[in-house]
Amino acid sequence: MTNDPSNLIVLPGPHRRYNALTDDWLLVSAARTSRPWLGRQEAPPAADLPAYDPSCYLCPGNTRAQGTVQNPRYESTFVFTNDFAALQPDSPVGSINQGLLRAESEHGTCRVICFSPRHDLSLSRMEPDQVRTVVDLWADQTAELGERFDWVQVFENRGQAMGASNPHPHGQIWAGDALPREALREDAAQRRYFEANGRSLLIDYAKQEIGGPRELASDDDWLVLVPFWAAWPFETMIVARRPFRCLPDLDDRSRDSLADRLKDLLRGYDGLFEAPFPYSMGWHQAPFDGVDRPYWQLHAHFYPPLLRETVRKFMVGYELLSEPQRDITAEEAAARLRTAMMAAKSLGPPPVAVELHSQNPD
Ligand code: H2U
Ligand code: ZN
Repeated sequence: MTNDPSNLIVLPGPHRRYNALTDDWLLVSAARTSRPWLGRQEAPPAADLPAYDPSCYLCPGNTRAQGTVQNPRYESTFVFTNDFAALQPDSPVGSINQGLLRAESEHGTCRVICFSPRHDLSLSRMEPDQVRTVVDLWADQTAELGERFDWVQVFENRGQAMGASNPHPHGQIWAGDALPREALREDAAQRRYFEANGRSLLIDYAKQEIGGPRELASDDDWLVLVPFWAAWPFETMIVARRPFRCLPDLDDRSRDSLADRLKDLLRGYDGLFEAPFPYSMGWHQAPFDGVDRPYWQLHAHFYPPLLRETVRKFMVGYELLSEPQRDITAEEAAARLRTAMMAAKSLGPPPVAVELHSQNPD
């Protein structure tokens, strides 16, 4: 299937594409980007952050928002239970089942994970071994929470445009008893495909996309691409090419190569508009409910909101009421991202930043 010329056939006019992973459709209407835009402009992100910010509730040694807890003077990564957690392990148990009215109590936990003590860094600007440390942390936290909860959602909101509350490089993990909507959709689609074909949907999908117009980067372990069914303008996925179901399954080599692929992608994102690129990203890994799921394949989604440097895409109107719609094709987005990734590589590593605690008073 590699380099299948059918990969290159792009329907020229408005068309709908099928999302095989969620069993959904979306509308693609290229050339609409030329329409005038008089709407909201996103503020450009603040430049030149300090390595340490005394008012940041995630920086080492600082006091958190509620004013009672102090962060340790951590030197690598740091994990804590979210002070405003949306899920609690010991909340009251109950359910409602009255005709069409149904509700169930939900238990879980929410953690915040700081990727670095440095306030001014981001995954895109960290050294590969530091990104590898974050990969290990994601895997270790998943293994621990997977012992207690059925669904473990590792994610990162980056940038004000995505609602991130703080530029300090951090992500979150929410773990709970229930399988949420996206988990159920992807589980059903992957299971159906496996039952019909005896193979993994996403491994087959990766084979079909390798060498094609939507590939951004690949190695023996990973494929980075703009999915055929991308809804957000510069939406991407990282798909494991070997049968890994969850982050703890990853071996040493695939963790190292993941750190490299992540860096390539994120530096390309930052290069696209020459500004820190906002996104929501997260890992989809097999549920930890003890059910054997040979069909499930580990992957990450990146959902960046921007269409242009200061113009974000809103999923409103037709998108909310009928189905998602995109203006630039996945192939065009991939071409632009590939160019940005190549340019970022040719620039070499970003400048090495200053000493960590230089401004952090004892
Ligand atoms: P976001 O930037 O993605 O919003 O994540 C920050 C999280 O950190 C957010 O969920 C938590 C918020 O509840 N938080 C704390 O747990 N303690 C604090 O002192 C401030 C923010
Ligand atoms: Zn900070």
